[in-house]
Amino acid sequence: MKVNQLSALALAVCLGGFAQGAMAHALKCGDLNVAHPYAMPTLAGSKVGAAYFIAIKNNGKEADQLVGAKSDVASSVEIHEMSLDNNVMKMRAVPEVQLPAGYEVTFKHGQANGYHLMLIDLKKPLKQGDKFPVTLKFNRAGECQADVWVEAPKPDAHKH
Ligand SMILES: [Cu+2]
Repeated sequence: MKVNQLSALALAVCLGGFAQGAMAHALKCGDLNVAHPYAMPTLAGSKVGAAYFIAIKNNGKEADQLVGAKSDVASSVEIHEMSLDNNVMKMRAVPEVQLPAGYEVTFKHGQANGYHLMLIDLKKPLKQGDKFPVTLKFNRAGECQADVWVEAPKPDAHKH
């Protein structure tokens, strides 16, 4: 995959806001609470997609780490970190995300420093209204399956 494709996608996912609250779902995985896994709809022919959560909260007494993810909809799933570098949004793959005890880590799109799951080599486009499973792998909590909802961000929640 070319870097400029990834940048274009990063920009695209950054342009929308997300309306919270209306329809929320969450996953409990051991001491972790994964709030509202969702993915942006993709255009026909797009080979990559991105999945987000409102947040992952660690309600336990010990730190945990998100160390991987996989899904049937894509050949591989990478953990990506977004960062703003000279006003250019960039993303890079990271091996894990720290989930300190008692903290909530956000995976929302449109954040200058946020995480998301990159769905690499999509087998079919993600359509609004679809749901698909993603298996999340944590060091302590183990593996849990998240139900990811495909939904477009609402323009009225635009924050840029
Ligand atoms: Cu990415």
